Amino acid sequence: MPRKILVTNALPYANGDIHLGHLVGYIQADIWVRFQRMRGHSVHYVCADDTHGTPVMLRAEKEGLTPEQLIERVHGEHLRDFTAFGVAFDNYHSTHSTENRFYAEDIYGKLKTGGLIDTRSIEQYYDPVKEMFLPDRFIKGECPKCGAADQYGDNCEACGAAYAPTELKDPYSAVSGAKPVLKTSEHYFFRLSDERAVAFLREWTRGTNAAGERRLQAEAANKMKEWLGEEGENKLSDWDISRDAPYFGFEIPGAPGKYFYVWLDAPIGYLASFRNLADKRAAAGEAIVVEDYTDAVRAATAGTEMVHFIGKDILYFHALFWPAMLKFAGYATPSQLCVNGFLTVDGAKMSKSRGTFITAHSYIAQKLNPEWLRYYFAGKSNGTMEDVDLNLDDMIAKVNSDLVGKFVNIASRCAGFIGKRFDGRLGEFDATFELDYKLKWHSAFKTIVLAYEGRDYGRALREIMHLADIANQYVNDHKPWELAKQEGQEARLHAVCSTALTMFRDLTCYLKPVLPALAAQVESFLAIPAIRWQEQWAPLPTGHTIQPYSHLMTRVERKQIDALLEANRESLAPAAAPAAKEAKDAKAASSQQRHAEKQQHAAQSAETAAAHISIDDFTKVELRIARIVNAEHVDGADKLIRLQLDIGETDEAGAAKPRQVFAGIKSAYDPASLVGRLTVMVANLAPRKMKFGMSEGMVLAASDAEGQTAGLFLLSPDAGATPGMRVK
Ligand code: B3M
Ligand code: ZN
Repeated sequence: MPRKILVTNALPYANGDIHLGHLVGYIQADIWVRFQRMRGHSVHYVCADDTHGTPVMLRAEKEGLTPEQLIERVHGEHLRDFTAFGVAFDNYHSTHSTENRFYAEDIYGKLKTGGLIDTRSIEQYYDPVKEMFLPDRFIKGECPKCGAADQYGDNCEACGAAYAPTELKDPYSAVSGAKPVLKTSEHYFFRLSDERAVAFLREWTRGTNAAGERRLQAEAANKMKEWLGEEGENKLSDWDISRDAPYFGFEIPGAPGKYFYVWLDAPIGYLASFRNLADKRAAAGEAIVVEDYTDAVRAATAGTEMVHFIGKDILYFHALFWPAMLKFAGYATPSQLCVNGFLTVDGAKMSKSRGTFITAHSYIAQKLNPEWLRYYFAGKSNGTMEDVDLNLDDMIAKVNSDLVGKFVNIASRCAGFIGKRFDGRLGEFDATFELDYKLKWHSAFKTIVLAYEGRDYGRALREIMHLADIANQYVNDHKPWELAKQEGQEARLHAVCSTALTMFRDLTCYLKPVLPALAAQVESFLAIPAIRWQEQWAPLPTGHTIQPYSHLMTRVERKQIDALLEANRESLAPAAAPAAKEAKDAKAASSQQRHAEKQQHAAQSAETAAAHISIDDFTKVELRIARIVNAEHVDGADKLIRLQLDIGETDEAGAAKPRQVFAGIKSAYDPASLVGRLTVMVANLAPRKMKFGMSEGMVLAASDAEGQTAGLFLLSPDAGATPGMRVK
């Protein structure tokens, strides 16, 4: 039965550029959507700009624009960036829309009828010059704990203390500079502490969805337990959902001068974008029944799903407020939250001075291939909330060795013969493939599917690259370049190249969710219709004509990355990021939660500073799995063994090209016993000329402090590792 899934990505705030940190979650979602579609499921994939709130209002004013003008411009920029990275939403809408107003009012109205809305007077800082209430982030002053100057109203960047803005010493408004005064006003609250809400959230956290999966990843479920407390306990507080004018947002019905807080209508934007999509499709004659996804009863009957991809900083909103709002307004609640971690670059927080605060647009403007990044991010995604590190050298190595060296290589080694010798027509499928390769080839299928399903794309790609190794091995074993020179081997040559291209087609299928543009190029090169998941079992038909091969992907060069960093160094985007940060922080859930996150960040950076070497230093050492393909005594050397190590490298013609390494392990190993086994080598050690020849690396072995009195022990990987894999 095809699944019916509504997939959303977090809505980027309409105040600031999309950067690579954002892209982690968008690429993860896009891959999942493409995968589900290739499997025959029905997916609607929507997003929108999150447009309301004080930061947008003030920024527009600063730029001499109306908020509407500002959000329109940003909408265009955001959509441009997502599109460039292949993140293909069905609809990219806005929270400042009629659909969103409708849903916000509807949900609010139903919560009110349900007795879940309260009003209360609260006292808050007010800017008497600007005549507005100030969000915490727009109040600055001296930290009450450590005395640091110019700290924000919620926590201190110097000592990490969290506090209320009223505790700041000598507070001033970051908007006008005026001294703020305390003023009372009436606010509206969503009664999250109501026992119905608490009971519902407990059950929702534990439950599974229509697809039989857990709604939350383990780490998110643990967070929820922490927030909800023990059974019988009630740790939730009511949520302040109103803001006073002036505010850019929707006025609350029946409450003049009061507006919905931006975070109330932000997630509702998912529904608004979906409704807007349905209206557009209806105009084109296609029916999407929105209520089958949004109405609690109908969604249960229709078995639809709603899956949200979000970053871990906004889990609080999506796991507490959002499901509770939906539930008590009679709407369908989320089936699944897919939460991703933060992005670090070369092991550290993105930094403007280092140029690692990389905007999506600069990446495209520098003409880097977006699929390089998609591939790398996918390889680093494992379906958990762990942070993702973009190691730039590693990205270069991965793309060059996996995509160019392994994947594209298969086609480039075989397609020429088909073109030149067989007029572009494919031959018979190689019968010997059945015997030697078929089992290995097809056994990976299930693992790949499960890995994609669970968003463990790293696992999926490891399997796929293992298959690419097999395909290259097949080509190496049958050596088309030699068959081409031999009399009477025409049919063999034809079969081998055609079979390799079928393998290439299968690999393309598996990679397609990650690399849609490359896959499209392959489809036109192979002259086949869009590849779907099921079709991978049948060989490309005999007699089918393919197109001439043209280059599919170029290698990444370090100098391109350096130029990218240069383009992003400080001077380039002075205003955008601090503004974006303010926007984000101004909207964080509660000061407690913010505090916890700050502490976590502080602990992380302390750790990095205290370490003896940085991760960058470590990753400079390129450790790889090597297969010892040959080992022999060296005449005239009493400690050395000459090793030939296969780390997946090939020569121009595609033949395996092992490295020669002299290892001082003769005292512990008989060369014959080493042949065939796997070990670990340092692959980027400068080659060294020795008396007996070049040594192109080093193998790793353990020994005691004295040297070798307790023996020498060569390292081995666990079963499953293959030559060429990076050890980290
Ligand atoms: N706009 C993210 C942020 O600004 C926020 C996400 C909304 S998702 C409904 O931090
Ligand atoms: Zn402080």
